Amino acid sequence: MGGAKVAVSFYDLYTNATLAAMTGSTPYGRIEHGALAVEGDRIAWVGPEADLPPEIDRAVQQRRDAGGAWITPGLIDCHTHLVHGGSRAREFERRLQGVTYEEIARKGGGIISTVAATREADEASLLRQSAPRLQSLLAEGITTVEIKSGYGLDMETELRMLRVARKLGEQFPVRVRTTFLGAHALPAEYKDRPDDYIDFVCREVMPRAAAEGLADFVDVFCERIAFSPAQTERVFQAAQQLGLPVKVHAEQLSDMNGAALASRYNALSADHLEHLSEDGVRAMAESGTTAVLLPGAFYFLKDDQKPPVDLLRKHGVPMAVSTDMNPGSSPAGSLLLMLNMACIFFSLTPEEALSGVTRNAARALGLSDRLGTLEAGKIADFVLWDIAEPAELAYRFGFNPCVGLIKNGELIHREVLKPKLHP
Ligand code: DI6
Ligand code: FE
Repeated sequence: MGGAKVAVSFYDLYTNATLAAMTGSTPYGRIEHGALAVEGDRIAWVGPEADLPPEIDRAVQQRRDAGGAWITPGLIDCHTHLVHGGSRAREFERRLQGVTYEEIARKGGGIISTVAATREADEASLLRQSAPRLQSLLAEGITTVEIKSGYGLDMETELRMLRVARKLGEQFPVRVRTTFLGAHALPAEYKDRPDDYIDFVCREVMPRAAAEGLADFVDVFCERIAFSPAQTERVFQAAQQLGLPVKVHAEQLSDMNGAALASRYNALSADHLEHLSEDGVRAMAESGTTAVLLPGAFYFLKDDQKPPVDLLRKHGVPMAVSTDMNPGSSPAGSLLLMLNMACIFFSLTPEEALSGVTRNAARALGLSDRLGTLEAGKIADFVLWDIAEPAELAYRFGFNPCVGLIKNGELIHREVLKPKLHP
């Protein structure tokens, strides 16, 4: 017998689509009459159907007519706190009566009340409570989501939150990246001893989360109601020693130079940034740190200070957009709605907003080499949309035109073969 083994490739070929590749020189990386070939879990080829190489055409095992749909990269929600116990609807009512978010936090409500509810919830209950929040994202074409801890603030509950986040990634067709946010708020046990708490976070909880493979990143809430720059820096140093990339919640309520500090630690992202100064923007530009804009929190806290989008553009800082899905400042279940809000509140263009949940969100998670654009070699995560042009994703709100979802090359929504299309 013998005979050399010939490697044979088989492709799934998606045709009859307009592609928003989110790369290249045209707006949205638009490709008319596009085709996309998938081999295994990777994109093998992207381009106008007329240019499809014959060797791919010959080896197609599955042809899928997208029926004229638009195809974008899978959406990425790069900043969420979606694993948590309970709700803060009562706090919402108090805020509507005029009590501020900061006042509530200072009186032991706010984040700390979610900590109580999260500590009470066992793993099964946390999973049950978190799953519908994740599902509402998945329905809109999210294929990658970041999930933070930070509502446990003790060893057991922080690890439980991260375990639940990992489990969600096993139970649902979504790639989960986890972030250890032990330095989110000061738990009551450490009242007036924030440095002792930071010791505990750095010496005990973070190393354990890292050792158990539960944390991909480390984040800190650097803010006057949370942790000082000096405390933030200690957390970054501990993260660096463990080889974990850092992120920061910075300049949300005040300017503490948190983004510049994080940039010195090569942070993947600095998030919120309403009070960011031009020096902070420059520091981010130098370190290649992505700005994650969270218009849901801006809206829900009725903030009037907008992030310095013009300066971010001027200095070439990439901007991502995310839900910040959390019970206190952004109980948002729709990333598409955030696109609209990013345009209306922060003056992003619809194209910038879409980049913010694809290409730049991938950057914020250190996944640019694999995700965020439609390019040969990248992971085959993409979404089919029943829209006439890509600006519609940001333009309409309260609609969900997702008609198909492909994750790791696998078709997730069956309706994909028969999308209902615009005339
Ligand atoms: N900033 C936020 O917007 C969330 N955490 C943070 O550091 C809010 C968390 C909450 O209020 O529960
Ligand atoms: Fe947040």
